[in-house]
Amino acid sequence: MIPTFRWFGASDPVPLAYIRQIPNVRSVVGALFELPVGEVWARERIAALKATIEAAGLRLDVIESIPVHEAIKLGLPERDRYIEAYQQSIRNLGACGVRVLCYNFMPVFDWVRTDLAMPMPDGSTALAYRHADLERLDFSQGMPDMPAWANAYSAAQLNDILAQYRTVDEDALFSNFVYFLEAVVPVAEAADVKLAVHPDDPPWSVFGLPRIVRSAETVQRLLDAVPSPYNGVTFCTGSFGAAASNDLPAMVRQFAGRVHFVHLRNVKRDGTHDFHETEHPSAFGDVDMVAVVRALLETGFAGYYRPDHGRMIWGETGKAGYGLYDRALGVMYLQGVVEALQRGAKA
Ligand code: DNO
Repeated sequence: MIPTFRWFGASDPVPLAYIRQIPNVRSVVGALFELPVGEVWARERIAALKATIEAAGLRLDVIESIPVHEAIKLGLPERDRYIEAYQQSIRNLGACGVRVLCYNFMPVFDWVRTDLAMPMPDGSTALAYRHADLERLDFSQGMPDMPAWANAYSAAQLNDILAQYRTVDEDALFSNFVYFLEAVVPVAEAADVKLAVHPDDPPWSVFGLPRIVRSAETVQRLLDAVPSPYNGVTFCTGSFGAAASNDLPAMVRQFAGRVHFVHLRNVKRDGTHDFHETEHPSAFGDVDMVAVVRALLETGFAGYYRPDHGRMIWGETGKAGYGLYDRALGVMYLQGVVEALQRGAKA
């Protein structure tokens, strides 16, 4: 298993030089955040990102993410134009040596939290989600400024897009997803770029929108619909783990061979639809990290993983969930788990 670390580009308060000092972390997860959704990722721009990362003594193996245009998710007539752009971006990633593309198929919103700095008893802060607080959000002035959300829509745009989703139920979203996969998976095969869909976070419907990457059944349905090894999943323990009904080690075993990227973080469920994020080790949350890593190793997973969201500790300020310190602690803990399990297997 190869440890990686997410980097948000030149504006990231965490410099590449610091990532380079984390033991064994040599691979950075990057993206071209400045490009508008739907635009082709030009080869020169990917190559420039790769050159910046390599100049710091690191590699660019994984992209997270190329956002999928809403027209594709909604199944609008103009989707083919955006799918062609996506295909070209995949070819360009492959030509630059990128091997995994993490993306998501969540309508309108990417991951959502209601509290970006929940005070913890030890003085740190963590990300939290309260379903009732989310449902109370007022969009009349447009989207609140939440770093979790990729698109900043005006109030009018948001109302328009939410209205368009009123006729898109889970089955319609699934068909639109399969239409997209049938077009992009053959391109990914030719380019040798593994596609890894990120689960819905949280793994249930928000604002009445359909969400279809949230459980063993929903993911299996997508994997079966386009049964190529290039149609895979990002196994995110924090996203799947927010729902008590998801048995994480069993899901890892079920998806064996189709897991191409892993996000490892811990969550503590505070109710059926409420949770907060915690330190990475098993003791702090509901995710049995050792059991998940064991399942990954036993199913032959040898790909990329990264520590996911960390708390804010030691006075650090910065991008919520993506500070340096707690993620660095997390990746060291995870490496310890991997090393111990691998040695145990050999003993
Ligand atoms: C949150 C991230 C997600 C992820 C996208 C992938 O911290 O894991 O925003 O990058 O859903 O497209």
